[in-house]
Amino acid sequence: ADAAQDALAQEFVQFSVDSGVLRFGEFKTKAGRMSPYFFNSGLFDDGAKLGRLAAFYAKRLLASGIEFDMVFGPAYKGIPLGAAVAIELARLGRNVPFAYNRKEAKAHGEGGSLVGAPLKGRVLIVDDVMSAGTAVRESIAIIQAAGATAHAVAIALDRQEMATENGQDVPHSAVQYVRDTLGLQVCAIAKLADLLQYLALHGKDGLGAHHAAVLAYRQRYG
Ligand code: OMP
Repeated sequence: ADAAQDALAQEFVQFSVDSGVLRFGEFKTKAGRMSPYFFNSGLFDDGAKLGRLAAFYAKRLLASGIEFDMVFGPAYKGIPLGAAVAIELARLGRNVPFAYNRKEAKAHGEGGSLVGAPLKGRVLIVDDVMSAGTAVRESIAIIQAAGATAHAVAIALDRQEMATENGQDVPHSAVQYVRDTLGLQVCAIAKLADLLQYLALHGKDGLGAHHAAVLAYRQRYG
């Protein structure tokens, strides 16, 4: 499947490079891995870019056939993403409830860390990146604690990396773990394989120089 070119994914990688969201160099990931690339969704930083990003998510989601009853955007970065996707889905005729959480511990009251529609039914988590799968597990815990079902996760980029458990690398991918063990459906606009393909296709533009480093990273952590 990796060999066939995914046009939407290629278009998305180009958009991410053009927006400065996808950068090459040396970065440390949350799981403590030294990565030759980083995807900073916070740099989709104007209305047009957020709108275009939301259109990519919605297109992938609707094509995936994944069913869901509402959208949840996890704090912080998932909040604008979830909101933008909910707006785009409504624009496409698929209006669903939207909720997000606060990160700060609530000082008083009950359910104070959740904002928006009540969490119920099959919840779609909208987040930016999956690496080792820690962020998505936190979202699942929040949804389950509210008595709803974490049903699916939509991400912009699947880094196709090994999951971690208690800080240790484990021999299955984070997405595999989320799908097979946690039972959620996963939908990504693009994945590391698409990024590698993009770098191979853009060798002449200077970006091809990063191909070897990204490939080595995939061999180490993929
Ligand atoms: P996991 O929780 O390990 O799946 O990593 C996902 C989170 O890492 C994202 O929600 C981001 O906070 C952050 N991240 C990025 O935003 N972009 C990347 O390219 C890599 C990471 C990361 O630290 O792994």
